[in-house]
Amino acid sequence: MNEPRYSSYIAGQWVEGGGSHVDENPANLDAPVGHYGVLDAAAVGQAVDAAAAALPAWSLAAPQLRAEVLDFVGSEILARKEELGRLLAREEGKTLAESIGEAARAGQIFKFFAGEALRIPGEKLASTRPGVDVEVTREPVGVVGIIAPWNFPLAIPAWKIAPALAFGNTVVFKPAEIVPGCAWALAEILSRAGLPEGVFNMVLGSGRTVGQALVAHPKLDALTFTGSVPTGRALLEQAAGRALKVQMEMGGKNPLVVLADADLDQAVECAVNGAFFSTGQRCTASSRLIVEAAVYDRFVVKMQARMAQLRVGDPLDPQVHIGPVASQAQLDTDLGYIRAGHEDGAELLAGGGRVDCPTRGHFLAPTLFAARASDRISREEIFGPVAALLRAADYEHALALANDTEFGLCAGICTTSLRHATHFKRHAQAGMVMVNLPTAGVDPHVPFGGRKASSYGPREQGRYAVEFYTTVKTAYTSA
Ligand code: UN1
Repeated sequence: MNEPRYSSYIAGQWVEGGGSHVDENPANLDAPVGHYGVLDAAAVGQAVDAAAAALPAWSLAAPQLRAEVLDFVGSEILARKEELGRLLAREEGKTLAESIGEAARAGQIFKFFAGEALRIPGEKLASTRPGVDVEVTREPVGVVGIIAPWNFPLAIPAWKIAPALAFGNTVVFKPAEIVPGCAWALAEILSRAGLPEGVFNMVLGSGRTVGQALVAHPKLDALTFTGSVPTGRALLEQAAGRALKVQMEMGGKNPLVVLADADLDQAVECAVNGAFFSTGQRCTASSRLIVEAAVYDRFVVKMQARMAQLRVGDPLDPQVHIGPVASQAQLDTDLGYIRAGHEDGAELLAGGGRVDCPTRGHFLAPTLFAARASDRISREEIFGPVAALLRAADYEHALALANDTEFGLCAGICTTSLRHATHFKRHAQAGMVMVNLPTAGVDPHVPFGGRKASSYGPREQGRYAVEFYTTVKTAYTSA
């Protein structure tokens, strides 16, 4: 076995961890990406202790130093985006173009927060009392636990690690178990960036052991999580029990409304991108396509024609549009929902099964069902390339269907009507709204997050990240 073996990083040291777990390549199960060792609860405790010990000095470190560290990390990621993208494509399965784009996004996020480290905001006000000044300043929240998902194994860790460090926090980062290679690559760059030991730690292993030990540790001050609704809810209850500051990004069941006045070719591109690119494995995916009756039949014909052109296969092949599903467990979930679609009486319009490829991998055809709003595929997050198409009588009906979900991450509309676009932006019950754009694919410098069951706590990204990663102090001074 010549593949790399990925290890954890604690207090400035690489820690092997136990066992030799396979880091799978979902496009070729016979050619693994590498192996990795997992930590036990005691080692995770050491990581949190190291982060706590490093906190006093780092929280007072010169903002210029923090800026330089983050700028170094951003520059190196950008310079190596092809290589890192290749690793990401092999490990997670999104296409090489998507993977390189994600690596670049991760680099840009570090650059953005390098700047933010020098712009930590504060206010000075007059007091209600004469001769007294009031200052409102921001201080680091403390030791931040980061639990990240597998679907953006570079960008999501970047948008949590970078602001945590920019604002003077120390970090224990727990990546998703199936993407240890990307986590290791990030940690390796951070290990050479000039951080004092213990400021950044990375712990490999399962949620049950490593995630639990992290969340239960008394020295943890804050937890930022992106992942599934059940895991997020369980963590939220645990965090509430010990008054941990939390930021939770969970599921989505994002609607894309297509009105009769839309540019239909543009709408089909938005739908295909939003529903199927990145193999549908985005919490921002357009998994409910809600189409006005007057253009429904034409939309179906165009979607079927466009979907027939989509090539599923090896993510490193430039001709391929859709890579494999990331894991056997996710593939089982996706196939289960395809069965549920049939059981609930939805009509299969495209796809519906596995795709044969020369290598042994988790290949699934992009799948479209004509469904009812009550069907399971219309209500539950699938997290795969499976979308439900719903027919709406008119705009008001489409808006009602769009909001008829427990989730509220992103909502999209394709229309040429200023009146409908404006109304939708105001009335969509979602944290993000897209007009004539796919629901997925967000900018890194503006807030990211949702409402209802999708999110809990302050927004991520952009200048709004300061809210979660700092705590406010109000100081009164009399001369
Ligand atoms: C995007 O759509 O560009 O897990 C980002 C996710 C989201 C990120 C989506 N947190 O899919």
